[in-house]
Formats: sequence, structure tokens, C-alpha cells
Amino acid sequence: MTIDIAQLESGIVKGDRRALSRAITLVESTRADHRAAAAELIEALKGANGVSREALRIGLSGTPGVGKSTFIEGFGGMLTAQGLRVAVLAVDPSSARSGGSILGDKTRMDQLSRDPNAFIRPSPSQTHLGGVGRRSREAVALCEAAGFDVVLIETVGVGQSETVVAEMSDLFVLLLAPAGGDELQGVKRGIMEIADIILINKADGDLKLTARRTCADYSGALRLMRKRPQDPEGFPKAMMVSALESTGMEAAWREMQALTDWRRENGHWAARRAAQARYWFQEEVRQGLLARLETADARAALREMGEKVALGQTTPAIAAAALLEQIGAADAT
Ligand SMILES: Nc1nc2c(ncn2[C@@H]2O[C@H](COP(=O)(O)OP(=O)(O)OP(=O)(O)O)[C@@H](O)[C@H]2O)c(=O)[nH]1
Ligand SMILES: [Mg+2]
Repeated sequence: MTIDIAQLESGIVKGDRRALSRAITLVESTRADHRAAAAELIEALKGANGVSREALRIGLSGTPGVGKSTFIEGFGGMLTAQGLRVAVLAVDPSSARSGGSILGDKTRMDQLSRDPNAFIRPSPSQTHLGGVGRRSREAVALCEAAGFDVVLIETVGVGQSETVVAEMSDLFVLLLAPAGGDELQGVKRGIMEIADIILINKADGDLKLTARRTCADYSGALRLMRKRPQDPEGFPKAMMVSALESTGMEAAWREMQALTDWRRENGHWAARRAAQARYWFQEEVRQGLLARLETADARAALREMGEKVALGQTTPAIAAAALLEQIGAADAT
């Protein structure tokens, strides 16, 4: 593809969806010239109109089948009905998504995918999580520049992807299914700690009672957690929703807004974005170092020195220092 950065930039700023799509394809590319063009585009958009527009970025996580797609369809539709523009991005580790669920999403987000105020971008096929973070973060930045009010970043609740999504979100929402008390233990503590709002989905029909109990259990568990400085009284909180019946959506949105307003007024919103920028900078450095290990020379050296270490001809520390020296990443101390 021929890349006209200025054209992409003006298209995005005007909210042209085709320009946005093409730009996202660009940031997803691993080709060196595309990477350079993507970096230039992101940099150019940062100063678009002299202000960088801020969307509300909502991270949304939940295990397969919990109802993420159904929730996004209902929640996104409620937002667009209020005149808000909504972008939906997905962040998935390579193994998490089967071909089937993309097909499923087409039907589960049928209304939203045809809504002129919504933009849905399915996740690209991924190689490793390191690259996923950058690409998704840049896609978020593009949606923000395109004037979307809300960017929903969905991830399936496996592995490290929640952390990656939390690091690019202003709010983190965890979707859970109704379950017996024993299963409360099943949610990893780390995920509870990054959640701002826990939504117990499927609070309808036969599941309603169980959902109520699950919600009470989580409310109790959240109250026992140490209060975080970024939370007003009562947060993080657990609530019930039914994505299928579209109930609880307005209440959930109200709480998200209340939390957002409080954080903005108390400086936590800006502080979080600043901390995230710092995190992504460090992550880029880490990824850059790792990439240096991926060259043919570095790989050959790794093999060779690994062999010497195995044979006892040198020590792991000395071999490592030599290799780092060779790739130009030696410890200067
Ligand atoms: N009863 C009930 N069923 C629901 C609700 N939300 C989703 N479901 C059902 O749960 C199933 C999975 O819903 P999805 O929205 O595809 O779940 P998902 O989290 O996107 O799943 P993956 O994309 O596979 O990770 C579907 O059969 C939905 O109809 C709900 O609020 N109530
Ligand atoms: Mg889904």
C-alpha cells in the first residue's frame, strides 16, 4: 500500500472511517516502513487541532461466553442513542480467539456494526503480546483522534491481556457470570485489583437469583480490599446487568461517569494517563531490546554461547554479559 500520511491524518481528523481503518491496518503492520509511517502518523495526530482529543477509554474483560459481545452491542447502542460516538477494539492473545467467535460477533453486534456512530474493529491475528500492546494502544490513539467519545477495548479474560488492556484504559470493567460462592476464589486477585466496576452479567430469568448472590459476594469481597487512592467512596463496585435484556446498562454508565468525573476532578485521570505513558515508554524499550535478540546473529550467538555454558566452558553470567555486549545492550556499570 502507498502511504500518504498527510491524507490519512486529515481523513482521521474529519472522522472518515475508511481513513481510520486504513490507519489501523498501518499500525498493525510489522513491516519496518509501515512502522515508521505509523509512528509519524501518531505523532502528527497528537497535535491535531492543537489539542489532543480525549475519549473515555473503557477496558472490558471477561472469560469466553460471559457475554462481552452481547454487552457491547447493548451498551454501545445505548451510548450511540445518546449521540455519543463509540469505537470498539479487541485485544486478544494469539490463542484466545477461534474463527468461530468472529463470526459470532457479526451476529451479536449486528445493530452496532451497522450504526453510523459506531466503529467496530475485530482483533488482528497476533504473534505475541508485546506487539499486541503497541498496536492496540496506537489503534486507541487513532480512534481518539477520529473524535470517538468512548473507546471500548475488549479482551478475553486469559493470561496477561487484562494487564495490557488496563494499561491503556481509563476505566477497567470486569464482566462475570453468575456463579456459586465457591467460584469467587476463581477470579484471580490481580484482576480484582485492577477492576473499577464488576458487572455480573446474565442477571435475568433463572439466573437472576444466582446473579444477586454473586453480586453480593463480590460487593463483600471488594469492601474487604484495601482502598485505592484513585477511588471515591464506594468504588470499586459490583453491579448486576443483563446484556441480553439490556437491563442495568444505564446504571452501569452512570457509575462509570461518576467515577470518571471524580477522577478528573481529583487529578487521578491525568495522573493515570501520565503513568500509562511512562509504562508504554518502558515497554517499548523492553520490546526493542527483545527485538535485538531476534536477529539471526543474536540467535546464533545465543545458541553458541548456550552450548558453551552447557559444556561448562564459561559461566552463565559471563556468557550473558558477552552476548549483551555483542547486541549493544551491555550493562554500563
Ligand atoms: N441469559 C443471558 N444470556 C446471555 C447474556 N449475555 C450473553 N448471553 C449469552 O451468552 C452467550 C455468549 O455471549 P457472547 O456475547 O458471545 O459472549 P462473549 O463473552 O463475547 O464470548 P467470546 O467472544 O467467545 O469470548 C450467548 O449465547 C449469549 O446469548 C445475558 O445477559 N443473559
Ligand atoms: Mg465475543
